[in-house]
Amino acid sequence: MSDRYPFEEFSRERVTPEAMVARARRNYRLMSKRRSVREFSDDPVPRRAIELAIRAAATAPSGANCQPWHFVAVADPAVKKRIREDAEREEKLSYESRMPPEWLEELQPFETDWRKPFLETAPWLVVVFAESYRLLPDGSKRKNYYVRESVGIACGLFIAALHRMGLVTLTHTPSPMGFLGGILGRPPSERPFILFPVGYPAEGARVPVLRKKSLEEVSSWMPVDR
Ligand code: IYR
Repeated sequence: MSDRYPFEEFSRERVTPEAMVARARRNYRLMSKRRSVREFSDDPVPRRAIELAIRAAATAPSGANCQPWHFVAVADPAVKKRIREDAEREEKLSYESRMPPEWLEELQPFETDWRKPFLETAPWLVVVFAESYRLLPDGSKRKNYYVRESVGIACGLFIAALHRMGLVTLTHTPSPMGFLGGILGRPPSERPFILFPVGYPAEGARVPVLRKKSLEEVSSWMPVDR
């Protein structure tokens, strides 16, 4: 049986409705400028900046506060090279024989293929692992709760933090990506979740012209006019 946490009073100053809407607009304006970028500059990014983005991500809510995430930040060129080689090997197989035609067709406009040069160019690769269970001191396994939801939220905060810092990333999930646990020496309790190359965009980097769904498309309101 576990003890209860001590509780403390939660108090925050209220924001007026006007200030709230103004803040909401500024935040939306900022977030709407975020883009996934596939072409990176190799200019260095300070480790301190990556540390702070990870700290922001690790404030995420998680099931029973399990915090079932682990971030591996890689700047070592030899490790990046191994990751690129393995990712490209898997992706080549996927693009050439594992992905169904409809999927390839959907990806065509994005000009993606199995080549992943950004895995070596970007100054940092941040690999997020999801911890399915913890090992208790007696060696038994304790399941974590809502692992995908929790780690997904942490990744969202991480992406937002990078964007605010003026950096770019790509939500990359080489498939399958089991090789990452081996290269990065993670325990069997952890599964690779998302690999984020992080850096400045390359000079002249291009992004597809995308349309985001409108508010009407992504939301419903009850009652309709409130
Ligand atoms: N994982 C592959 C394929 C891929 C899948 C989706 I869905 C994308 O939006 C982009 C790529 C790759 O990284 O190329």
